[in-house]
Amino acid sequence: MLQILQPFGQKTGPISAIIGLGANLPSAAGGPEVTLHRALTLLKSKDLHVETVGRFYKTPCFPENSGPDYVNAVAILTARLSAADLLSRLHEIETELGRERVTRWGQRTLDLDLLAYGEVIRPDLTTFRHWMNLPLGEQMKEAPTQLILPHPRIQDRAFVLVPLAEIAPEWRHPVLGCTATQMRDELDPADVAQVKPL
Ligand code: PH2
Ligand code: MG
Ligand code: MG
Repeated sequence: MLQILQPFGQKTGPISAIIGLGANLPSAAGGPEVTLHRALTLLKSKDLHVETVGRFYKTPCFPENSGPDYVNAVAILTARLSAADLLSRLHEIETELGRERVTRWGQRTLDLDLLAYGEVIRPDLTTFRHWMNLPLGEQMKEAPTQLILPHPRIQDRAFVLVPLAEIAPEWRHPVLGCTATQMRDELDPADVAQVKPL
């Protein structure tokens, strides 16, 4: 059984985490598809197992017409790392593959997002809800400076939910209580149709 709670920050058993991978510019490793494969290889370590990798998808850049199409994928990990350490690991790999963290929603050689870490809600439910409910116009201007879990945009994005529903259809959002499949089916079918396997 995977342990979900980490009372008092003590060392606990492994946690199941979900990450989203995306790229829409070539990196030092190669094109987006090659970069994503390289990132998955770099992730593997003693304390981080890559359990499941979904298919890679070609997805239109969000917001519309803001850049080249992305390659997106989702992976399920088993982590013997805290959420903060896992996030640092993701940032290290982004840096290694050439990502400069400058513009929000800009084009990128690699984006690794921590979508969920067990059923953890961080930093607290009220703050999570603030970010989840932030109107799109505000999302463009305001970005959280702390780690928010689960990722506050999971329920909005076809490029996350289509790959996620494929590998973890029954995964339940810890706040919304809906499964990945249910969330995908709530999206505009036109957006879902544009997320196509590579
Ligand atoms: N990531 C973004 C901004 N826009 N669009 C697509 N299709 N896929 C992404 O992963 C993506 C995006 C910022 O993280
Ligand atoms: Mg992202
Ligand atoms: Mg990111």
